[in-house]
Amino acid sequence: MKSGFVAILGRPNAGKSTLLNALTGEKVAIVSAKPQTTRNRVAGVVEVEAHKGVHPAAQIVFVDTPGVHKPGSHLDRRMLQEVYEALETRDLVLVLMDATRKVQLEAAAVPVAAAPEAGEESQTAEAKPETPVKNNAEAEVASSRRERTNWASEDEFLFGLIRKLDCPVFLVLTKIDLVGKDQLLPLIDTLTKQFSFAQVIPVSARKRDGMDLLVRKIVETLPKGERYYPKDQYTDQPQRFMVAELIRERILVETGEEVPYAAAVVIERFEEPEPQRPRKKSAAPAKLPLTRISAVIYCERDGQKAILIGKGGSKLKEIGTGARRQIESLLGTRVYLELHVIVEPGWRESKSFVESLDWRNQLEKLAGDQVTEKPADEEE
Ligand SMILES: Nc1nc2c(ncn2[C@@H]2O[C@H](COP(=O)(O)OP(=O)(O)OP(=O)(O)O)[C@@H](O)[C@H]2O)c(=O)[nH]1
Ligand SMILES: [Mg+2]
Repeated sequence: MKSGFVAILGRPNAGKSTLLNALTGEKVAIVSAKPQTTRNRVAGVVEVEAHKGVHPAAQIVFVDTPGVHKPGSHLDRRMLQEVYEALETRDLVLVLMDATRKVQLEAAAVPVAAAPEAGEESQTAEAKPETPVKNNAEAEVASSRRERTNWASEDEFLFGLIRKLDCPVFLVLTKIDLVGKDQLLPLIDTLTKQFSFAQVIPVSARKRDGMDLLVRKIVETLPKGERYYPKDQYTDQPQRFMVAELIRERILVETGEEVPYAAAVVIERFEEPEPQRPRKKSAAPAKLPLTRISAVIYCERDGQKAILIGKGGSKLKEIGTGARRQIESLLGTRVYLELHVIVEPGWRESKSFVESLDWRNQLEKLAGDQVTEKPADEEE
């Protein structure tokens, strides 16, 4: 058997999360047409059957990461930190390039931040040269927009990251359903001159084209090893946090301007249904059980709150209805979903708030709360 961690790296909007979902066949990560959708790294686990004479059985743990972009806020720095953390544990890296976009690798217009030296990953996101942090939320949004258009430096930055790696790196060109060969070949030529990729694989994650070849090449490259996750587990995220992401996905779809970037979702209550009692055969079919969920949508300003709520609550209702459908299909139950909007000024600049959004930290806190909630006589 083979197994290993495969980090998926790329710039925002490259199609990383779409690829993860196509490979796992599940909705592991949310997807949107807006850049910087993914904020935390998430794993999607794929079981591959043995192919006689080709490769043995394997478990591939794909790790989707936030898009690499020049950080402007604390949230951005945290997102970059997530990339470094994904790179700490990896056997192979996929660099995902959107085949429709022009890469600019020469003469970056702004200074390129240095990639981390081995062993200093944990401090690099903080220490990197970057635009000064601004307290004014509007100025910050404007500056991050400017930075997003400065693609040249981000391409350089990405290549800087992979040049430091000591594992095989595949170049995966995606969205090839949107380009012709005449566009693809010069792009491959440019990129392979920059770095010696172990494989170059064009795919279309949307059409699930090229998935088999990609998986086969990955399995060939992975080391021998046992499973990291149980056979039937397809992600490392608990359902509670996938639910929060599904709500955030609706916000990304339903709102524009800076609202999606200033929105964060935290699940406050997640009450799973009571186990159902066995029913007589003659009884009418039971309704699906009900999960009760209450979530807070944080934003940074009153104006954003007004947009999220909409006239007479219409926008929040749309977000809620859309999210509820997706959550019901994830959980396989009916769902009662309550949403509240709270203004938390400048949260993207607050280290403690940004840290508290990370689902790994929330999980630790929930486990801690359960211990302290235990009645005293149960403690021994
Ligand atoms: N036509 C086409 N569109 C794609 C393909 N893969 C992704 N997309 C679209 O590209 C956009 C971005 O996709 P995501 O998967 O969210 O990209 P990402 O790299 O995860 O983005 P961030 O999380 O923001 O870093 C979405 O609108 C996808 O539907 C593809 O193979 N073909
Ligand atoms: Mg993503």
